[in-house]
Amino acid sequence: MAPRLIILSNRLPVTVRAEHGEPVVHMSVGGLATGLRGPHEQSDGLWIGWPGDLSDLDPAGREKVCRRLAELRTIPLELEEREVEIFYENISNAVLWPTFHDRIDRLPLRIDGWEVYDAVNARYADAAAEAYRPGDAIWVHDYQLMRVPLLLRDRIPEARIGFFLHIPFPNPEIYFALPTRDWLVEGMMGADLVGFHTRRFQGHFRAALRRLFGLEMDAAGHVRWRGRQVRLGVFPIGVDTAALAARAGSPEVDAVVSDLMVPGQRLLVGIDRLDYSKGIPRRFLAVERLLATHPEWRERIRFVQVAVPSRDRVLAYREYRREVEGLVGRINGRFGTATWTPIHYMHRGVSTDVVLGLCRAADVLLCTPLRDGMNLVSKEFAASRIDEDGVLVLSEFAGAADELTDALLVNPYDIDGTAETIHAALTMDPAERRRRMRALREQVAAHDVHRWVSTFVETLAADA
Ligand code: ADQ
Repeated sequence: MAPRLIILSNRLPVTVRAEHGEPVVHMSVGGLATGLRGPHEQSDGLWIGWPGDLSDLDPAGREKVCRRLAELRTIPLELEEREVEIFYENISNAVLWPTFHDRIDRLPLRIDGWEVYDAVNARYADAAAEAYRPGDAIWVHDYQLMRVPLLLRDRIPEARIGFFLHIPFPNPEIYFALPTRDWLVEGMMGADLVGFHTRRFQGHFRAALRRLFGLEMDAAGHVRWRGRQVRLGVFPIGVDTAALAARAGSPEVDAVVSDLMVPGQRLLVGIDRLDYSKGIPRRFLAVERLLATHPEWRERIRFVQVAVPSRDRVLAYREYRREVEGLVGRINGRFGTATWTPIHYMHRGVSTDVVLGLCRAADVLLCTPLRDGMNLVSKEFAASRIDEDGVLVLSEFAGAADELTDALLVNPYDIDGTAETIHAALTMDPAERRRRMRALREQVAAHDVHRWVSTFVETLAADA
């Protein structure tokens, strides 16, 4: 029998919502939650994480939620207000996130709170150690839990522990700005297997290991670390390609597509979390540039950008939101007419059907992050294009660019170049569009999220 899998992630893949005055627990869809659902269920596994703020629930509601979470075999780890503020907002989102996305200019002048980050990581490790049974495999996810592998190793020396970093690992020249640079690497090296999306991020981590500890990786991907072997691997995450393609052909998504079609107009689409790593302002400037240098597109294109609110308790995110909204207003003011608005901006999350409908209706999808671990939207786009049409414009700084080589790759800092690439996408010969889209679809079908999960879990087990 496959070993039982214990998953640790900052958030549980659930949302708790009030419906008719009663709290109801929903499993999240998409990304990690979907990919891990199979192994979670088949291995009789457990998932440990923060369920979000449950403090508003009365005792009966809380009991109902906890019962439901237990049925889903999730273990809620409740965080106090102060822990959320320091561990999640200050350290994870305001220090680690910008540094790992090359934005050390965004670091606060004083960085405080590592001891709270460590203490919260220790609580995750405690919860996993308590649930652990001999033979279990433990899979720790992402930058909020970088100390957990080491803390778990202290508690269960013989455990099989995997760690996967969903965001980039930066070049050491940038990473070394962190005062805790060796402490964080030590945390990750508590694992038996440390996974990255791309060879480049793995290479940055190897360079950090070399410079901090004088250690080299061997040809098989192993590093000798304090009496153990740690394997460094490359595991590019995928999407649930077959399920997305099936849903993309549903009548519900057909309805979204027909609502979006405007005769005589081509559709550009952007779908992101409202995060400064996603490059939304420069994307708007590229569209502005396109309208300035190719006036033939005025009144003939429409750019729909949906940006789901994200981390809006962090000041930098509120400022970023204002910048994005200011740009939309300025560009629409410059080019809009009484009957035409170039940029349609929605600051909200939309349903999977709408994401798929936008992807299917798009002539061109613009995925232009300044830095991204992978970028799932670009893969969802390819999965949704059952008509084998549509052009992907993709940043060369997204992890996905290593695999999706049939996209039109752009440097998102080069606004003129991006504008010209959008023009090329809009004027591309249909046969060429189809050739590229077919190649993209083959790639995302062959490397879907199920393959990502099984490859990681099998590698973790194989090295035992
Ligand atoms: P994210 O930074 O969240 O993920 P991404 O990989 O693009 O970025 O995933 C975003 C997900 O949210 C997609 O499934 C997308 O459809 C959905 N989404 C985005 N905007 C939305 C909106 N407005 N409404 C509804 N849904 C929306 C992190 C890393 C990435 C890495 C993933 C997985 O930053 O680099 O690819 O983890 O490892």
